[in-house]
Amino acid sequence: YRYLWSNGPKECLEFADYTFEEHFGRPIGSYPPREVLWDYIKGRVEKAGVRDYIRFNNVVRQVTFDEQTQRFTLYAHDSTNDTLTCEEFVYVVNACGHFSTPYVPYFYCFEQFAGRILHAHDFREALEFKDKDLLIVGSSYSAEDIGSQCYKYGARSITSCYRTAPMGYAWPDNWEEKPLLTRLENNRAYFVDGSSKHIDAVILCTGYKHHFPFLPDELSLKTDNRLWPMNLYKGVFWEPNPRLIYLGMQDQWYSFNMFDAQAWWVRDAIMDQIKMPSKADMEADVADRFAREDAGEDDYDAIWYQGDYIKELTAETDYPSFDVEGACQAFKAWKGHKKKGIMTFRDNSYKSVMTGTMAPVHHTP
Ligand code: NA7
Repeated sequence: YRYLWSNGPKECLEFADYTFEEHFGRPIGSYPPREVLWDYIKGRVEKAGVRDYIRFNNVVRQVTFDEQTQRFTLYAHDSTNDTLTCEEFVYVVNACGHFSTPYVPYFYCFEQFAGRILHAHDFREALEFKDKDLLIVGSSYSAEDIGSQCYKYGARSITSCYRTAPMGYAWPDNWEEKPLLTRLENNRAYFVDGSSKHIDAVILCTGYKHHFPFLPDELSLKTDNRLWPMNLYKGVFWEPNPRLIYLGMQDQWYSFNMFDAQAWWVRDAIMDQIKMPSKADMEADVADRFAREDAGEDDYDAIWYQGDYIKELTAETDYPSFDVEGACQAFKAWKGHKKKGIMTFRDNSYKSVMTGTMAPVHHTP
């Protein structure tokens, strides 16, 4: 959305082989706006010279696997030429992301609400909610960031409601956290504690679905948004058929550098540089990690759990090793800064674990 700034420090997602300093030629602040992050990713792609290998404007319609030939057939629609192509592949890597197809729960009497209801995915512009009483459903990153944007751009009041637990930050006076919504009626929202409030608009910050309409059931990952999805060996290989690979399907503390580490590992396994274990060993490994994630008690356990995963992937490949422990510490500091001031945490800066450079403080608080 417009005015979107990174909600985590860039030092936690920096590519190990292409630093922010290399791209911009100087140190930059820790929380870049979306255009700056986009420029950085684009620069990395250009440096690697891989753009020419990407076929843009092609929508994958279907992927099937033939047991006899052990090959995939991939059907894609070329939107530029309006043609359908059909090709065979030995491996397929699904790296299409999982924060794009909205999960939209229904609440009683939605259809009787007089105002606008939208999902976070369709949020574009905070000014639309200036002087409005806004209800946010959900208590995760989208709720936090979209609510904060609307507050900063002049919403009259923000009410956020949670299913499991409140966000618990020290919100401004015109922001109230409530337990879950039960129903809407005209312009009133009712909550499970029996209270109600006037509401002009509802934003459902209720997360996303892993959604792969181009895959048949037997190839389709079905999972909640979690750190260790079932059926993915090393977090990437589709156990029932390891020629299908999923990149970045985990819930994410780490992002760009984790995707990199996964890609390096997958490349080496495909090229037989890494030996894959038996099916039984893969299953046992996945089940063990799934249980270990569940045994974690808090966000700090989750940060180190994912950090350890990255350490493991980089140790087994030639992805440039980096100070993952330092990045975990930066996440911890970030959480502390958010607790201290949810509206001001972006005023902080962090040290790059790649270059050792401390980010400058942003010129405008
Ligand atoms: P997340 O992080 O998947 O969070 C979804 C939120 O929506 C979470 O608080 C859920 O509550 C809540 N939710 C889901 N279903 C419901 C229903 N039916 N009723 C009420 N609340 C519900 O999605 P985000 O968009 O915030 O963040 C996406 C990613 O962006 C995030 O993972 C980061 O990697 C960055 P719960 O706590 O599960 O009860």
